[in-house]
Amino acid sequence: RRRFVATAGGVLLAAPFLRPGMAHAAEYSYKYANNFPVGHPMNTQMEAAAKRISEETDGRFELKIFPNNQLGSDTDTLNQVRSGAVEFFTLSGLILSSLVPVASINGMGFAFKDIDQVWQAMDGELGAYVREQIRANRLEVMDRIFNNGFRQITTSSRPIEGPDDLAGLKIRVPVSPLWTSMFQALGCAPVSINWNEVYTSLQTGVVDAQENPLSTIDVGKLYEVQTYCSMTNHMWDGFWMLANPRAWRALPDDLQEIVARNINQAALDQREDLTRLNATLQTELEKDGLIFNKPDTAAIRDKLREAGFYNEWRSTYGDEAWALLEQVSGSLA
Ligand code: X2X
Repeated sequence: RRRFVATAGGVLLAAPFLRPGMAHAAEYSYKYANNFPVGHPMNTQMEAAAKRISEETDGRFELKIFPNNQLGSDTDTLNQVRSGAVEFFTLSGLILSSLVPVASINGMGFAFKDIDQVWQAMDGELGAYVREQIRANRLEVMDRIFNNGFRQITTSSRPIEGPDDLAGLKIRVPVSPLWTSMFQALGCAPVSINWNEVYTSLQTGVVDAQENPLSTIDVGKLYEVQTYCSMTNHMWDGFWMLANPRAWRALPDDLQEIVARNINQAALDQREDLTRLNATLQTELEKDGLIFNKPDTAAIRDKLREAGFYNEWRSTYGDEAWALLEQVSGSLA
């Protein structure tokens, strides 16, 4: 596809980055799993990082990339990174919240007004707080969160103009209490489904709607099975780079430094790529047949407030985490 140009990098993935005169196997060969196809910025930037790491470590460390949920659904792969079957995995903070409840806080409805606010929070005290909780739950995590983006609602049935159109909508949400709670508060009938089953669920009519950033709608070819796209920008989500703690501690300090620095750099580069895609994809997706509209987001947000959504989640996360969020977002409830 035109936007996600599949580069030769994808083909090279399975082979270690051998250099002339360097025929020995890597001392450390680690797997990195993610849920997007080759060609998505998550993969192109991690391919670039894997190459830099191989060069900087003279081939001592090899990162093998497994895109597109090849090793299992997001929920399955979370178990694998905990057990050590996979060493690295990028997972949505919201899905991670099944293990680390506060990790969904960045997805609070209509919290961030733009992407700069997101980085202020996630590279600042809120992100540090979440990472501390992740580590307390026996997972290692890199400092920089990757970008998934602000989310929009697509449907096969009708455009979402305001809260009334959400009533009874059968919408797929990722497997996460915050997502279910938010769409219940909006009067929908949310169904939890892992990403690797979303296309089929929409195609067969198990659900009529879903919500994702434009880049994900595009990479998942959801325009083939959806008709309307309503620009709700209702929440922001990102991917934490998780690592199995035993595998991480097994690396000598110098390798840890090289690996962490290059993965964090990949996150910064991927953020830029994604922001650019989400800002420019509407025209492309219109050509693919999606019909766009701008809904009354203030009314949708009011509905969440009236349903007591913010107060409920404030007590779930606790005052400390909530204060760190509101420090950036301003008062939510
Ligand atoms: O499952 C989704 O919708 C996705 C791809 O956006 C996430 O990984 C949260």
